[in-house]
Amino acid sequence: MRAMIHSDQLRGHQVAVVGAGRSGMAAARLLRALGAEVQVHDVRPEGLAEAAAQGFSVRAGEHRAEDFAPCSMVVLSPGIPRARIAPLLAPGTTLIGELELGSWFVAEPMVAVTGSNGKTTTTSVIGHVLKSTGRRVFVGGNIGTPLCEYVLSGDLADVVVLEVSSFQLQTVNAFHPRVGVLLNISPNHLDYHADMDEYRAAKMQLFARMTEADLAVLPLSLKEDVERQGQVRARRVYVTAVQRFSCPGLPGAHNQANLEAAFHACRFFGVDEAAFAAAVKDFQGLPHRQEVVFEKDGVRFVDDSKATTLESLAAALRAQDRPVRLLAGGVFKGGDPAELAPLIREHCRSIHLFGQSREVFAAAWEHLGLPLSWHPTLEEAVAEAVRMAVPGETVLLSPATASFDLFANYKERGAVFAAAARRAMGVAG
Ligand code: UMA
Ligand code: ADP
Repeated sequence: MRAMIHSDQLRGHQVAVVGAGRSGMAAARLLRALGAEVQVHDVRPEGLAEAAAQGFSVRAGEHRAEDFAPCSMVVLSPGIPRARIAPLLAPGTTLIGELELGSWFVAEPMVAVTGSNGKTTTTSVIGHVLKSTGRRVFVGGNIGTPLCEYVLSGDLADVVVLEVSSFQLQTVNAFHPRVGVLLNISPNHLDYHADMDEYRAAKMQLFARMTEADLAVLPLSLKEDVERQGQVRARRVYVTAVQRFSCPGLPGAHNQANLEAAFHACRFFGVDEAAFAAAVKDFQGLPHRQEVVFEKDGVRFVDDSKATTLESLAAALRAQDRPVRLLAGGVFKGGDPAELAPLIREHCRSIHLFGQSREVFAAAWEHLGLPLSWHPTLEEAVAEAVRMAVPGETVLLSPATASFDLFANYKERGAVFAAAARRAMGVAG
């Protein structure tokens, strides 16, 4: 256990953890280690089985003010909007998220990466380079392992590298990374945030407590705004896509921008350009991000299931060197698909929509003069794309949506795509 954690720190305090997912359970365990009386709340009774098995007191059903009345602190899971819970709390109740709680016990330097697109890729590159140049590194946050789990593990890294989401940044008040990376901001999660202003404000929380001794890495496109507003006190470096590092596993201009951002984060810890270039050259791209699944009879199949925004679909189209049969559709998170019309016209031969949001995409793209079909399932959309594809083309799954209409998550969506493509092409799985 870390020296900073004592079992009497929160003794006598009642604390509610809202949401019994991965992040809520990690927070609950840390709070218990700090001596708090912890109650875990979840709207879904079945979501509480693990919490009950771990000996926590649990509360199922809709969140109600009276359940929070005895609490001095409430720890909110990232998937639950702050605005849903804040009005239920008595004045003076502390409302934080799991990231904030964990950060109170981390003295080692933190790098935090946020943005609408490219967080996981950039976080992974930073972790990979720092590790392969000899540092002990913890990589976690929104990417998978919650910060509270790291704190509880007792491990001590030289650098803590975190992917952080706009959800998590809505519930911080002391979180202070030494390096903050904001990759880009485009419409995303507008099904969760009230509007773009709230989304942008959450992202800018990353820099709120950073000082001149810290480093902020930002996109060049935001330079004018950031400098005019004067909100970021940290030393600032602005990045854009340049051809500086070779990394075949990360193709496309968007990845050049990700690599630039990763380089500046690593340089803060003493990694020079040559060392970064050597470490990054063999980095393998991540699954479900423009991943070539297979090619048969001249038709290539690319799984970009993690493309959950319009901007990530645009990045995928720009990166294609062959005509595309596009598969898109699912739970739309905001933005204007009509803005992609020129890119669709330039790269696509046909569009095959599936699942939800047919009305959003069809309305924006049906006038482009391309064959456009809609299918209830991804499997049927794949079959139609395969029927139309000719040698030299790419069938691209880059849905520009969240996957929850038809799938548990983007990984399942990618796996269903690959299986359907193999079936349609007679390739053994
Ligand atoms: N719940 C309630 N009340 C509500 C709504 C939900 O009790 O009003 C309950 C649900 O029934 C469920 C629990 O809350 O049992 C789910 O909590 P959660 O959605 O916050 O999910 P966790 O399992 O704790 O996972 C979270 C992140 N999830 C979200 O941000 C939605 C994970 O990111 C992250 O990996 C994990 O913490 C560890 O840090 C996922 C994600 O999709 C991968 N992130 C978004 C993205 O990348 O775009 C931001
Ligand atoms: P995130 O964690 O922010 O969702 P990922 O690295 O998982 O980001 O990539 C998600 C999707 O966004 C993939 O389709 C990927 O090809 C695309 N992408 C990655 N980096 C960028 C970027 N800088 N700009 C636009 N799209 C990007």
